[in-house]
Amino acid sequence: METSLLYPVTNDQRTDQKLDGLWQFKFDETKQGVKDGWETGFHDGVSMPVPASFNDFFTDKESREYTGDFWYSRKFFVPSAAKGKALFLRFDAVTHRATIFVNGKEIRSHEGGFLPFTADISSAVHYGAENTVVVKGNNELSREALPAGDTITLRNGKKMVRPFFDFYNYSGLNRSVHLLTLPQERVLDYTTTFELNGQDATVNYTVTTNGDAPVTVSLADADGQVVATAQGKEGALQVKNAHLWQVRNAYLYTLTIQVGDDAQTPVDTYTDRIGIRTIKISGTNILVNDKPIYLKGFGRHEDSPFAGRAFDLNVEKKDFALMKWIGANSFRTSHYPYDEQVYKIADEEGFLLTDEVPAVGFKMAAAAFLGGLNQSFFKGPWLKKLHERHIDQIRDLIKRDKNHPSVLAWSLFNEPDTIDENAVPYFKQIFDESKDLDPQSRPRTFTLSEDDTIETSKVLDFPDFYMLNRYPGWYHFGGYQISDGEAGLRDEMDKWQKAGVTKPVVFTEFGADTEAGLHKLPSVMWTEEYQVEVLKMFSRVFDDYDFIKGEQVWNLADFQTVEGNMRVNGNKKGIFTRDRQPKEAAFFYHDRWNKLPLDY
Ligand code: GCB
Repeated sequence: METSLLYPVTNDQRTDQKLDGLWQFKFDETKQGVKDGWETGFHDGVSMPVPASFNDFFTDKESREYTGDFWYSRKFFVPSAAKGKALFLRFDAVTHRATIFVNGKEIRSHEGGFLPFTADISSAVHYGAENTVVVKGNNELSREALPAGDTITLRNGKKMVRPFFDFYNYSGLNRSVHLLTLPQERVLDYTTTFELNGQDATVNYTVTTNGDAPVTVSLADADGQVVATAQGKEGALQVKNAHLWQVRNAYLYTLTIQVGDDAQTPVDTYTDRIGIRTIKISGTNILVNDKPIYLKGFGRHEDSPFAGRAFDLNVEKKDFALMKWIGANSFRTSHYPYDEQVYKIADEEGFLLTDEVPAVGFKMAAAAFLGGLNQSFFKGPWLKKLHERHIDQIRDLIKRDKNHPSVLAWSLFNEPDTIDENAVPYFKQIFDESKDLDPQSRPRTFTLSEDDTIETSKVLDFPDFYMLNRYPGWYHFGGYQISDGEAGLRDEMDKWQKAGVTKPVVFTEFGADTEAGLHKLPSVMWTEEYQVEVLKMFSRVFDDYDFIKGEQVWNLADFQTVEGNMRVNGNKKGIFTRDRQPKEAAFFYHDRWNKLPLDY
């Protein structure tokens, strides 16, 4: 687990300089990099933008599909003024694993392609001089790592990934790299929890530092007026007439943590924006600030043309504009934690998000669907290592995201094989070990695939609410058979109802692949008309069952996947195209969602 995952800030005691831009880049198919001393830096690579996935910049297929080790190198300047400070590099995400070298010295390695890590480089740098940072990356998939898949070798000797999941294995320095100077004694982490008392609220906090200097915490409202202060590493801030963070009506306070005796010249200051709100599950209701809420929105991907899975603020701005226009209030970070800036925007815009770890592909049937094997996923030599990495990433995810008001729930798996007895001990371990990680005790859940029903799933006791991924009208009972698809879906919902479902049910995936611009009257599968028919069918069913507390359609936008006979250059279930233009279905949801009340 990382010691500190606080988002970088610049102030009197801290600096945050981004090392984005063009880096040097090389593939290392024959693993000669280490032998040839690439860790000291190189100039004979190709230039490669950061942040970006390297794949789509290449015009030859061997490079785009490259699987194995790859290296990035660049120079950066460390000013003399940084002497005496703690000095770190922060990588917001390297997909999927990385080893970091500074001036040829190995600093650390990291596993997991969607979460940040920091490298303490204080002992490796030259002050007042140029330094070299080198990243040795690797993008292979295995059953011992998240997300799960296999790496195979073709007869021509080239490696290739076989993901057990339905998104392209975009790789590289997908998010920003930061150079941080920090005070030696500093804030490492903080937590907040909330109690609402009538018009007022209590913000309970804890602060972790690496020293003994006293801590002062203050809270300022949106106008910058300090409304409460407290002393000590643990305490409570009393807020009179609190402005609550509400869904699609956000209000953010600024929390300032100061470390040091002297308020005028603190040894460290850390500021963040927080929202005061509570989240509870009560019966089949999801309560935000004790009021029931109906989720409307999407499963999404970090995916766009050119830079693949790179975080792009422009794409993100557009996605939020589309989600606001269409009347959405929520999304799931399917199938991995997103860039932290996404959560900041969601905080500001009042969106709720379900935060997912990359525990996807934990099912051999998924591998079979994609051309793999048919055996138990939860029984095999890979489980021990996989479990270690899984819980480690859950720890870092919660550590990173726990203070965001937008985070509604933690999704600990996507579509694992839960009809397999062998899944039960694994689930128990993951749920037991993650139980106390979130000070706000948010709900924990996972998505259930179509195989995993109230009759077949062995792990239905674990989640705090149910997330269902269902595809009648597409993978079965498609086209003219859609009426049978609807009947089957109703049969399934009747069974949940009859069983006396005691927790909320949210539909987190449903939809139909649709080629934008393809029309036919009457419809056929793949046309824009047919997508609307499928979505209308689901809406009719949702409207008839009270325990259904949300609809998050698959997907906000078309996205890249591996090539195959199930995919026409990617997954086309987007309500918008990959370049974010509306399909007919967008207007259907614009109409439906803007009319639905918040507590539908
Ligand atoms: C699913 C997966 C998602 C796929 C989707 C599909 O169940 O969770 O990753 O993209 O189905 O379109 O097949």
